[in-house]
Amino acid sequence: MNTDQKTGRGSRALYTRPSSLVDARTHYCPGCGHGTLHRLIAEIVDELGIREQTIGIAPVGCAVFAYDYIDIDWSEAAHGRPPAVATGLKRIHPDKVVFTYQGDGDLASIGMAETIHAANRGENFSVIFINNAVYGMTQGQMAPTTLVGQRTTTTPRGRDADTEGYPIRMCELLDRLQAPALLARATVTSPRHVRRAKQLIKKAFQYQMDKVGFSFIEVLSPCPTYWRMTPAESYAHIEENMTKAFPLGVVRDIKAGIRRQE
Ligand SMILES: Cc1ncc(C[n+]2csc(CCOP(=O)(O)OP(=O)(O)O)c2C)c(N)n1
Ligand code: SF4
Repeated sequence: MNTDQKTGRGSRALYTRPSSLVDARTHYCPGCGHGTLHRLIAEIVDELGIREQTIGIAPVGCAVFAYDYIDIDWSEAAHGRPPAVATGLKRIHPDKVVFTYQGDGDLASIGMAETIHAANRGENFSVIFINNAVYGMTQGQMAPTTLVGQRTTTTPRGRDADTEGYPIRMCELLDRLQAPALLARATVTSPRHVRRAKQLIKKAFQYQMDKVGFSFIEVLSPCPTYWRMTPAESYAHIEENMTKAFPLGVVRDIKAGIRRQE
């Protein structure tokens, strides 16, 4: 119950800060998706009552300081190596809830091998993959997920598939492997999409606690700064363009019997 300072009347607050979300000013740009994702993770940690048993692996990328914002245990990993660190931590602490939090440069470029091999081994941890189609921290270079035609600092005339290849669809790529339990893609561009992203991340944590196996939740996330857009334009860009290259939805959920590729 909150008390109004002027009237002295009590009111039940419907929307409050999750207790696992640190009351800190973040370094993220206005409109960035990382802040929304941090809040969702903190809400899920509170709802599942797992604050004392959760370990996040922070990436190298804009979210390098995630450990300052979510009040759980954290480890930092070298660029692209969170799945290797998560593998070790989860194997020696099987009762902890371990997740990696990685951008597209970290996960799908330098860390591609770690990602594929952890998924292929069916490691029982969760990956939260923030796909914003650029390298944010290092000022907007092309990422493996950059759209064809998208201008970045290293593709100033737009990504050309003939010379730079096509955007890599990580969920679909991992769907070629036998072991993963849950592969899904969401976004954070509307309340409906935020709720869906939360459901999927919560399911990933729940599957891990139930020892179902490797989960991978990709979230299409705005980077207004290096897309050179306003936050509103970047949200529209995801819905109008990015979701065409990266379709939203569940690619695999072995408990629910969903396998897109069979
Ligand atoms: C071994 C190594 N190589 C390169 C870098 C430089 N570097 C830092 S962050 C980054 C890319 C970050 O992009 P992404 O993972 O997509 O995350 P974002 O910042 O967009 O959230 C790169 C290339 C580094 N820190 N270490
Ligand atoms: S550069 Fe992009 S990803 Fe990084 S904090 Fe700013 S908006 Fe977010």
